[in-house]
Amino acid sequence: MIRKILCILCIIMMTVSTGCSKGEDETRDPGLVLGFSQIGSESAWRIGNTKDIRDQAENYGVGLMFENANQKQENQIAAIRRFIAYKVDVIAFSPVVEEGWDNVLEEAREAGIPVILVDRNINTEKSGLTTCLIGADFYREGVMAAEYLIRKADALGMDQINIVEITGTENSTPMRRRKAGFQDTIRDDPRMTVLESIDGDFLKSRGAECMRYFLEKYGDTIDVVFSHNDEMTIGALPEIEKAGFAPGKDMIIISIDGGQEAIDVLKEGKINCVVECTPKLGKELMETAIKLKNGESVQEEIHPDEAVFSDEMDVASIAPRGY
Ligand code: GZL
Repeated sequence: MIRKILCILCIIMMTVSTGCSKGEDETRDPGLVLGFSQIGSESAWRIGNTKDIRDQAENYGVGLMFENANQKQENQIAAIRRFIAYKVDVIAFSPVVEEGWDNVLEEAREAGIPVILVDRNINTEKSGLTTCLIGADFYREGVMAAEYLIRKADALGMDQINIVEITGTENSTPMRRRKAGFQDTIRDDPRMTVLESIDGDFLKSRGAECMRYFLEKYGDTIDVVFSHNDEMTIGALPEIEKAGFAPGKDMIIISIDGGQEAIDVLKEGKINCVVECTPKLGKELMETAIKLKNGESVQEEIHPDEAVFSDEMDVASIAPRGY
C-alpha cells in the first residue's frame, strides 16, 4: 500500500516539476530556452503574432525570453546580444528590415546558437547565418492581390485602371516582395497604371496620411487602392469617405493580412479583397526550436497556407479570424 502511495506521489511530483501532464505532446521540451526579438506592436497582425508565440511557448513548455523592439533595428540587435550573453539555446527574430544583421548573426554563430527567422527575411551575402525561415510567401500574396484586381477589372469591363499603392515598411521583406509580386502580375496588362507608391510603414496613421496625399494629388482619377496591410487600409478608408467617395464602390480596395477588423469591413462592402497573411507561426517556431536543440535537421523554409477573401465569395461564411 505504501509503495502504491509513493508511486502516485512520484508521478504527481514529476508532472508538477516539468509542467507536463499525462498525454502531453512528446515534443515538449521544458529545458529549452528560446530568445525571441519581436519587431513591435504596430498592427493587429503583429499583436496576434506575439500572442500566438507566447501561447505556443506555454503549450510546448518552452522557456521564452521575449523582447519588443518598438520598430527599431538597434533594439533588435541589442536583444540578440543579450540572448547570446544569456546563452539561450535558440534565437529567433522577425527582422524589421532586411539588411544590417551580419555582425550580430556572426556573433550568434560564434557562440554556437542557432537562429530562426520568423515572418520576415534578411538580405546578406554571407551563408549559414540562419537555419530556417518560418513565414508567409509575400511574393505570392502580391500575385494574389493582382490576380484579384485583374478578375475584378474584367468583371467591371474597366479599360483604364489607375492604382495608388500604400506600401509597408521600406526595405522590409513583406514590402519588397508584395510590391514585386503585384507589379510582376500587372506588368503586361495595358489597362493597369500605378500612379504612385509611397511608404505607409504598416501603420494606421500613415495609411491615413498617404491616402490624404493621394486624394489631394489624384482625386477621382484613382480607381484602386492597393495597401500592404489592413492597418494602413483601415486608416485610409475614412479619408476616402471624407473626400466624398465610397470605398469598395467608387474605388476598389485591396488589402493584406486578413485580421478580424478588415474582414468585418469586407463584409460591409468597403474593402473588396483581403489576402490572408497568417500571424499564427508559433507552433512551427516551437517545433523547429526543439528540433534544433535536439540536434535534429530542420526545413530551410516553412510557408503556411494562405487564402484570399473577397467580394467574389459569400463573405458571411468567413469564420472568426482570431487576430
Ligand atoms: C507580414 C508582417 C507584416 C504585416 C503587418 O508577415 O511582417 O508586418 O503584414 C505587420 O501588419 O506590421
